[in-house]
Amino acid sequence: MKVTKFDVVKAILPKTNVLSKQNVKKFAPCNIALIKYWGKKCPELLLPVTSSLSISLPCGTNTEISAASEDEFFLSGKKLGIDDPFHVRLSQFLDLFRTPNCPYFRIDTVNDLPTSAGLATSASGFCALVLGLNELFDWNLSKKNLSILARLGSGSACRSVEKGFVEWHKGTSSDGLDSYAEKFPYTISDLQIGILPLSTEKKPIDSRLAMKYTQETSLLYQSWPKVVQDHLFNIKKAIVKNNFTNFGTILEHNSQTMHATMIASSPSILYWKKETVDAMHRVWQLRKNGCSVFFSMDAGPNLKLFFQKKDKEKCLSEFPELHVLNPTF
Ligand code: 2P0
Repeated sequence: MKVTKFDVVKAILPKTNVLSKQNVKKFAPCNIALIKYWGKKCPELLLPVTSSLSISLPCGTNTEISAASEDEFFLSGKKLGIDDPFHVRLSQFLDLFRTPNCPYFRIDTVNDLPTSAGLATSASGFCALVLGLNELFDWNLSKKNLSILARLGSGSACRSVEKGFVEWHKGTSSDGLDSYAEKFPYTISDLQIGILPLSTEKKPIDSRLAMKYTQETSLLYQSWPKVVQDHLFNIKKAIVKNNFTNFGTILEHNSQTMHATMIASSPSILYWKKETVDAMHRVWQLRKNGCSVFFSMDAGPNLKLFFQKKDKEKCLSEFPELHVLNPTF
């Protein structure tokens, strides 16, 4: 029989599940994938085809949760309508956790991201929600189990349970109880991340659908799992050796390969705008001029730049609009 999200939640939550507090507030960081998650082997449980590796940012989502007499969700103080797609998704996720003494929730979500950065907030949002529920009900779950529950909201949310580098192990079990993220406990010296906002136009397609179409229609997708396996192995080696150049080379190659794979879907999925392509050329030119900077890109038109402190001024003089963030390890 097919395992459902309810089965997974039942296996993880303590037998006695009662409300222990009236109100909690939790933070979870945004994370940027260095080795990307692109494709599911089980859409119901959000089990990925490959493992992935991310870095958490110093910014993210603050979520306040309380028991309520009806579901009420607020995003930056603004109440969401019940037809809002985010309301629907949140409500379905909360169905997994409702109890007789807490059938409804009030959720207040505030994202503390640099303005116009275009960073995805579903990962930090679902993770902060799970961290909050853990306290509201006093589940006292391990980080591993918190990561698994966050994954049921949005795959990449499982990587927001930790600071620094985080590896999501794809796992092999059909119930997904071994598909979770954990800290990869190494650092790259003086690492800086620059968020480069390039376009505020609406995305042509959301990432969940884009992933599905890539898997279904891109002939290049069959190469993707092997590419990820090699990139993951090699980037971890580069991180352990604190080798920034190898680190940057691999993350940029991984991002470009993911986009090449989705561009080869039918119809083609292209998140790049002309500003994106122009910025890629400018990064490559900076590199030619001796500035060690690399880029990565997700399901949107903006670039994330990776460089070290010594090159910060050069990057800022080429891209004055860059939001520079210091990852905390
Ligand atoms: C990642 N992305 O590894 C990749 C790279 C976007 C590009 O994970 O369907 O919101 O909820 O599991 O996690 C975005 O997809 O998708 C994503 P679901 P998710 O960060």
